[in-house]
Amino acid sequence: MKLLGLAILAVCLAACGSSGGAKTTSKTLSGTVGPGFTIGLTEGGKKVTTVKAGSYVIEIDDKGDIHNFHLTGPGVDEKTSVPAKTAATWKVTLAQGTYNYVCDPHSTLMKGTFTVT
Ligand SMILES: [Cu+2]
Repeated sequence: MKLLGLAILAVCLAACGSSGGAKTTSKTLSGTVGPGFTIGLTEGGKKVTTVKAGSYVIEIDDKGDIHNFHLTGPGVDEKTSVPAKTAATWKVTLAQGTYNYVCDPHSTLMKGTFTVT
């Protein structure tokens, strides 16, 4: 009985550990837009150009009331609202391919792209 109890405990710990682990292994990308005509996506302060496929938390700081942050790519289509200055957190799964982010009202000059490998 004691052994069974330990086995159950071990399973529970493994399950709890994996969900907690998923949280800590999700990488965080930071997207900012505005208040000027700038848009960017960084990881640890560096501009994102290439990332590995996987789950990510994307924190958006939309500092413009005439701008938004719109991310599109395989399986992802997320955006903030144009008139609102908002913060958003998106949990996304990035797959191999090319992702683009733009400010919709100014998509010709406020845009960026990165590759997922
Ligand atoms: Cu804009």
